[in-house]
Amino acid sequence: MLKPLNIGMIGYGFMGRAHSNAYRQVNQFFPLKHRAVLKAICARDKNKVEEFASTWGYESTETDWKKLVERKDIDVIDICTPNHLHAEISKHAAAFGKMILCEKPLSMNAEEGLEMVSAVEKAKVPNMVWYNYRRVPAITLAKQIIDSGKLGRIFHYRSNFLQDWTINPELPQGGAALWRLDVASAGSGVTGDLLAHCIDTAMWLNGPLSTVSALIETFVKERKHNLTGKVEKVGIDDACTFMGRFANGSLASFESTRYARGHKALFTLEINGEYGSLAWDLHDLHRLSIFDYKEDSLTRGWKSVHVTDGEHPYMKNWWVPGLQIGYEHTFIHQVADFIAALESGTNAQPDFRSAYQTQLVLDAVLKSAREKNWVSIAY
Ligand code: SOE
Repeated sequence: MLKPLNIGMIGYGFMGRAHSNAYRQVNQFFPLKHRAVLKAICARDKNKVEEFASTWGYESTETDWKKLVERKDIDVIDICTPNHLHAEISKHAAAFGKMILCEKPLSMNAEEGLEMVSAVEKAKVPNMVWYNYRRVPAITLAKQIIDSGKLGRIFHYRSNFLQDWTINPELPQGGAALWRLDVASAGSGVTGDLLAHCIDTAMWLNGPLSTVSALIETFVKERKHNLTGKVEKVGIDDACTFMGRFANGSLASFESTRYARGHKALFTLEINGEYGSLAWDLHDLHRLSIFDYKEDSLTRGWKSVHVTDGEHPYMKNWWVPGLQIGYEHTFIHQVADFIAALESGTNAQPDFRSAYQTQLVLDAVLKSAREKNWVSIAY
């Protein structure tokens, strides 16, 4: 008999759906001692939250997040709200001894992030941030290859996250669907929303970034605000490009934008080492491109590995070799790893402390762009 792990989720947008799906599927595919139970879903609109509960099979609903956090029958608080609520909810949940899973980015800024780290560490509650792309099997495989030393000394790491959904100047900012465009809810634009993923993955694969120099732009300066009905200044960055150095001496090159016409979610990364290179992109997420300089010089070249074999990370839990999985599975892997870590008495990564390091880089990137200077990062 599996022990119940009662989930109380706050927020039911895109991420609320992705996480709910993960909780529903994890025990079908991963052998664990705990069962994720959809105990309660919380959001302000009573009708909508009830509809969501019935679609996804939540046992109960709440419209006040504090009430949810304080309920005795909830083990895990899953925060799927806009970014400005992460800190307050996390600190309250930690005070009530709840485990906490928080959507990315951890916080609005590093200062707030540090308070969240202190709260969960003081309360000694398991905690994790949903940087889901670490759990794409091809990216986990890249981590294994890099850690084995096969690439030798690393020279370059480059990563992009390109979208095009905010080019229309008539698109408003703020409110349930468009809070990512409102600086008061999001904290920043593409830097916190998209580069956060690139940076989390980069530092997991290639170690800490030590210094950055950035450029940001807001192409559309004013948009109607959905909450006030007025045309207001846009406070987020629409695009951000930065270069930098990693602590291991390699050079960093990153770009993200919501103005790359034709690109919907083109997250790419490439790492170049002395003996080889690896490349990956989200539109072909089950493939890892590998170049191995040590292969026979007559036949060596880039190869594309279809990361679907039983030996590949996570894949033995899915279908038969050759059949691929997708985006939603990264969240299932993350829940599986969280529960497995709980059962072995460790914290699944990235925990709040690790996500705080990404927050430090995000702050440094924005500071550098504002001050037109190089900024060093002290962890
Ligand atoms: C933005 O469009 C977004 O949904 C991000 O918020 C997610 O974190 C990213 O994975 C996909 O794009």
